[in-house]
Amino acid sequence: MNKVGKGRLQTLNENEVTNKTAYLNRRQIIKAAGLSTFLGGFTESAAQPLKVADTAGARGPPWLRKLVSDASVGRFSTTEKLTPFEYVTGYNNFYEFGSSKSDPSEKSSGFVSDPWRIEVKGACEVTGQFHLEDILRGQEIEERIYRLRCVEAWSMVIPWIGFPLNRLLSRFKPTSQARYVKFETVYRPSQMPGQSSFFATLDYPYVEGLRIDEAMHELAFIAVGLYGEPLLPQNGAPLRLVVPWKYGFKSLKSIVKITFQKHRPQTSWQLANSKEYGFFSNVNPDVSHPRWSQATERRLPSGLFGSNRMDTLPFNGYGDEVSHLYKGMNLRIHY
Ligand SMILES: Nc1nc2c(c(=O)[nH]1)N[C@H]1C(S)=C(S)[C@@H](COP(=O)(O)O)O[C@H]1N2
Ligand SMILES: [Mo]
Repeated sequence: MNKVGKGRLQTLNENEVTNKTAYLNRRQIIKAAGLSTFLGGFTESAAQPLKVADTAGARGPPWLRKLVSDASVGRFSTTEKLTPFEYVTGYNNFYEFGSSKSDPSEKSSGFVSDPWRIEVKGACEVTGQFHLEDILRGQEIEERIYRLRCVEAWSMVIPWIGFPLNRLLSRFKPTSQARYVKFETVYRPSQMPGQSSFFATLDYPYVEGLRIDEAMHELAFIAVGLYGEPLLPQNGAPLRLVVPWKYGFKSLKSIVKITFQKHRPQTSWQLANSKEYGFFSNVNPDVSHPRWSQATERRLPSGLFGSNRMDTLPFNGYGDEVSHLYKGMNLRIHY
């Protein structure tokens, strides 16, 4: 299992950290970018042509670009090979823009993520509407290279940039009534064609939730960027959840509302099909989806030279860190 984070900072002393961190950061990004140019052309493109994302003007305000580019190398990063940028930004699930993998990158160029406000309410002492800038002010931004395992049995390795969710949530001072946190994605049909589609599979806004101890776990992350740049709309600009030990659909995008509450929220996918999608949705190779096995996954890019299939790990390989959260729970029932 990946003892994440180890090794990358081990050999550095205090004085070296700042420079070397920046260097390692850049090197990772440069390396990965080179790789993606090489791989982008001919792997999965045979079956699913991937367009390089058109990013002009879509990468957030200058203050956010600066914040993201100054990210330090965080703990908990895997050293596995990064998924090329083209895949991370061209093969997406974001049903608000449509249900095919290319819809989010192709149909989100008109999506406006600046300015951005988030409403915080419920069982907490600090409530109200907050500007993204105020939410990010003073946050120490770091890079976290995490595996992302989609419930559809494919996976990626993504260099996120952001900060632990607990640092955001604790600012609002949740009360003892706050046993769950509910998150909502923006509802904006004028810019999100999937929301008004007759064929929409989900009710919008997209809702997700975590138990408070899950939300406060150090691995639960808020991403504002990836590959050294602010998030593109298809990845959930300007900020999204990343919960690496759970199936990808828990990691909801473009957050506009956070509610602390006593009762477990009903999530979008549970409401759509509660037999197939549960509240916890921890990655679990032993519990099949009713329509397919979860024992293995296809690590993207996969294609002409093999499917790049690998075993799926319990909790997506983060079991050492998170399994204690579920002690005594039957994870077949609480899927
Ligand atoms: N609002 C919203 N968030 C969402 C989704 C969605 O359709 N709408 N799809 C989820 C799914 S199924 C996955 S696998 C991840 C994909 O994230 P990525 O496209 O940035 O890789 O986003 C998740 N977050
Ligand atoms: Mo997913």
